[in-house]
Amino acid sequence: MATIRLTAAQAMMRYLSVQQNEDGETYLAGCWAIFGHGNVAGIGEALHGIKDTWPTWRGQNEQSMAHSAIAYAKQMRRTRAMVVTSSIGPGALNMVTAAALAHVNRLPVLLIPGDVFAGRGPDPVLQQLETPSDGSLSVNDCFRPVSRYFDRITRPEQLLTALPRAMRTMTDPAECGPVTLSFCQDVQAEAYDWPEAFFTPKVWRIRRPHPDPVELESVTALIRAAKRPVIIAGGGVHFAGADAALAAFAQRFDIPVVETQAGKSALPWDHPLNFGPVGVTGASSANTVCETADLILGVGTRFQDFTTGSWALFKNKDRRLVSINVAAYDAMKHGAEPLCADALVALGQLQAALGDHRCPAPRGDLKPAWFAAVDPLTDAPGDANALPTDQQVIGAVQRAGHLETVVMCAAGTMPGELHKLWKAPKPGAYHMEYGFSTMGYEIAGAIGIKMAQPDRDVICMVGDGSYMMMNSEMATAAMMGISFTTVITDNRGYGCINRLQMGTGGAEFNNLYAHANITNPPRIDFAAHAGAMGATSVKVASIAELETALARRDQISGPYVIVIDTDPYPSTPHGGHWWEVAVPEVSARTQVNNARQQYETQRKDQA
Ligand SMILES: Cc1ncc(C[n+]2csc(CCOP(=O)(O)OP(=O)(O)O)c2C)c(N)n1
Ligand SMILES: [Mg+2]
Repeated sequence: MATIRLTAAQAMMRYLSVQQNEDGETYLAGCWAIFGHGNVAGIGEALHGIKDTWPTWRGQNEQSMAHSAIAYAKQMRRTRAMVVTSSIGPGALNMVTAAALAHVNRLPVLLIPGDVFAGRGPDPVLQQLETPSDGSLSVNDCFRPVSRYFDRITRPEQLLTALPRAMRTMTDPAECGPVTLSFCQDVQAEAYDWPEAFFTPKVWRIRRPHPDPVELESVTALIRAAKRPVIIAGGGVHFAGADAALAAFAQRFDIPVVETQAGKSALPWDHPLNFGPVGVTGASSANTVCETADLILGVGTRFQDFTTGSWALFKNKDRRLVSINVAAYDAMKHGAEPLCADALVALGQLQAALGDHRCPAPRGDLKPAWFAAVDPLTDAPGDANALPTDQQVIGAVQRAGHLETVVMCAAGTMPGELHKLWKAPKPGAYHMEYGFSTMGYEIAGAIGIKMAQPDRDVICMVGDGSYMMMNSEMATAAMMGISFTTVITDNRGYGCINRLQMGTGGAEFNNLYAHANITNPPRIDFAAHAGAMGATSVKVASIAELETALARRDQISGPYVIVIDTDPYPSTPHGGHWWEVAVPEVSARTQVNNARQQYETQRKDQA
């Protein structure tokens, strides 16, 4: 057997750099890295050795680098992913939140934190946690619950099994998620005689599991019997590339489609059967259909509480639940009749099995009524002096957008408002991280989206709170010449949580700066801040100025930041649904007692 002598780190990076997807592209597009002890000498040297064929990028924070990597994989519909490596200790732990983000959203990312010496000679090393009761632990064990595959590399030859397992996990549609290979620093530098064949490029095809015939028959019968079915389109529709198949299926049988945050844009907003966003941040058109539905057909959805209205949305007592999902875990949820399969394959086979069946036509009045209610909220304001609302900001961005615009966001007021109001013209035009809703995903995420689709017009919507939490990759975007537009809505605090606090009977407290324990009101100059990192930036005073600023974005290269002050109080009053947030059972506040009473009443709708 021909062998080649390489360090474990060199072997790892060489292997990773030649794995391919079905289109013949490298499955892993490159590696984000921040070096320290634990990866600079081993992994650093290995990455340098292949830098001309496989790129290494340097960010500012391990968590946000991972956000870029994850957003990239999401926008690529999981057909490609990225690697992120860190030093040991704090650098490693900075990636734990991002690992959970990827886990919740079922997105592939390969995290390679450095780890302590396997040989333990110099222990305790700088940044090493010492656990008196367990010699096998390091801080990297925190990755175990947030990884779909975790391994600790304590001998070079373990890579021969660990790396294919890592690839298998990321490219398996049901198992897909973050992989952590915790790489002991002494092992990274150790040499081994590797079989040359290990480095032969390998194609990882994402398989499309077919449904079990019995499950297919049961679900076909349920659809045939249904008088008022509804399809809930989740993120799995995008991952399976099943958007066109879903549109065809819905049209053929006349079934209304509603969309989750991850599923939004599966059908164009103006498709006659797209009844809009579902659930807590849903449209009245979608939620009315769901309330009365006798068959709920989830396609690629996890049935998160924002989708199901904490399981109080589906009010028809005789309703049946079907879950078409590639992961049995999701297909079996909440007593659903499972159809465990790839969404594209399942929809095709169901369509064939249903023949010329046709469901009773859905109500035609619901969509026009929804848009008649909400469209005025996004119009440019008549009173130019009033503080703009977030809804008016969305309107301005929407008017500036086009077919290639991707609006993206993760936390704050905007996810709910965009879910309700944004009109996505085609699949992939809406990129929302609302599985983990991680503040600080936004700017780094926009970088990942732009790296995935350089020709698209990426618009990042971020609140002042999220921007303050994590913004430093703006400097990376400037240095890498990555062009996207960020709209910062500055409402001087955590507007959405302030409203949630009021909604649960709480006093306004510690969310807006106006109610925080501070002496001086905030005077954060976001435009100057972004400008200092190398972005082109502007503060606008009105929706009209926002429109003018947005119109210039094509002419600007590198990141472009537009800041606008908005009113923290208004949210779209139409649509929506109750969301279970536990209200205190005992309180000195009447408002809390009243909210508790309402809470108990609403819980009775859960089924
Ligand atoms: C990392 C993280 N911490 C806390 C939260 C809880 N949280 C969700 S939104 C939010 C406030 C967001 O404020 P901002 O970005 O200014 O948006 P606004 O609601 O004011 O528009 C908080 C604290 C979160 N989602 N993520
Ligand atoms: Mg805010």
